Amino acid sequence: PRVVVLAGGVGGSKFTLGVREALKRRGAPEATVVANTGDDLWLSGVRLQPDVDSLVYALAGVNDTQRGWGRVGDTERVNHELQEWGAGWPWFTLGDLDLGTHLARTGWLREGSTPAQVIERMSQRWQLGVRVLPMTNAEVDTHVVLRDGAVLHFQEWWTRHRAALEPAAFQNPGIAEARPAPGVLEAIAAADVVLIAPSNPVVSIGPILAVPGIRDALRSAPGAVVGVSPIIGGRVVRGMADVCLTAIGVDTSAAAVAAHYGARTHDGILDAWLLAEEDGSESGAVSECGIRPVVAPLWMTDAAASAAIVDAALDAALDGA
Ligand code: GDP
Ligand code: FO1
Ligand code: CA
Repeated sequence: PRVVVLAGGVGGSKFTLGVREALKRRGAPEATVVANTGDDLWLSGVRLQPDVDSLVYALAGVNDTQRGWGRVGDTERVNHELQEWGAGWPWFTLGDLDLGTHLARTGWLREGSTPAQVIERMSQRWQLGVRVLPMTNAEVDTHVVLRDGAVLHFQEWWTRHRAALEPAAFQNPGIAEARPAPGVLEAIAAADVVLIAPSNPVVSIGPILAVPGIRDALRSAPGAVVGVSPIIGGRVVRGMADVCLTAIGVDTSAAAVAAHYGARTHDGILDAWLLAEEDGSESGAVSECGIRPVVAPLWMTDAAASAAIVDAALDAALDGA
């Protein structure tokens, strides 16, 4: 099947490794991954694309799986020097190898390439086995609005304050004028299956769906749209999705996230939803939303486990509802 995946960083890349493996076994064409770019930022004169880099590094096998971001075995000589200058953010580490990526990207952007063209260029270095597209070429960095009205970049809210400041809202300034990157709408329209990775529904999948045209493309897609729950046993596996969900009035449960995405039959984007075995009792609530529940093991412990999740999602999509 032709597969499109909407994905964020860590959850998105663990899932995408499974997509690559499952499709390879089926002899299917390479998947297209639409990556969240809401996490992006300018820092010390370079452009960072954390979720894109998580995907590219993981697919290339050069990611730091322990830390969850950056390059395995990276060093911090340049970062130390930046700290001495008082440049950048003292709580934010730019690894030496990672900086090589940011310098290359920033140089190409300055020479006139779009972010999509930069990712294409970076994809030529490694055999990624999937096509990675940014959700948009526009800069639509996620901002967090606090209760007192203060506004922080998402990266400051997360890496400096560890999501401890209560958010009132998440915004992506400029997103109403953003266009999907070339190929995104076409890939969705040509897909047999669209998979929503078990990524953060608010700050990873949320910005992708907020790019004008993408939600409509999903709603009218000829293929099935199947989501995978990032919530297992009523908890986030890692990260701050619970804080984000609370801020937008959604419970941290698999059924509540499914209801938040909604059924395609009722103005939403999902045909089917994979819930963890731990959340099997929420199947009824998912059905009531008009979404087909599929209970499966959802722990992405390795690529084989992720591939099994992808197989369950593809079976749900291709067997028809
Ligand atoms: P980020 O951009 O690095 O925050 O990563 P994503 O947005 O792509 O994914 C974050 C989400 O992945 C979190 O909400 C986690 O709950 C979820 N997640 C991480 N590991 C697993 C797993 O093994 N299984 C499932 N179902 N979700 C996971
Ligand atoms: N996360 C941290 O918690 N601390 C860091 O110093 C940090 C640096 C960093 C550099 C490049 C990059 O691509 C990601 C980095 N991250 C860091 C991860 C990132 O802040 C977030 O976890 C993601 O954006 C959430 O998806
Ligand atoms: Ca992210």
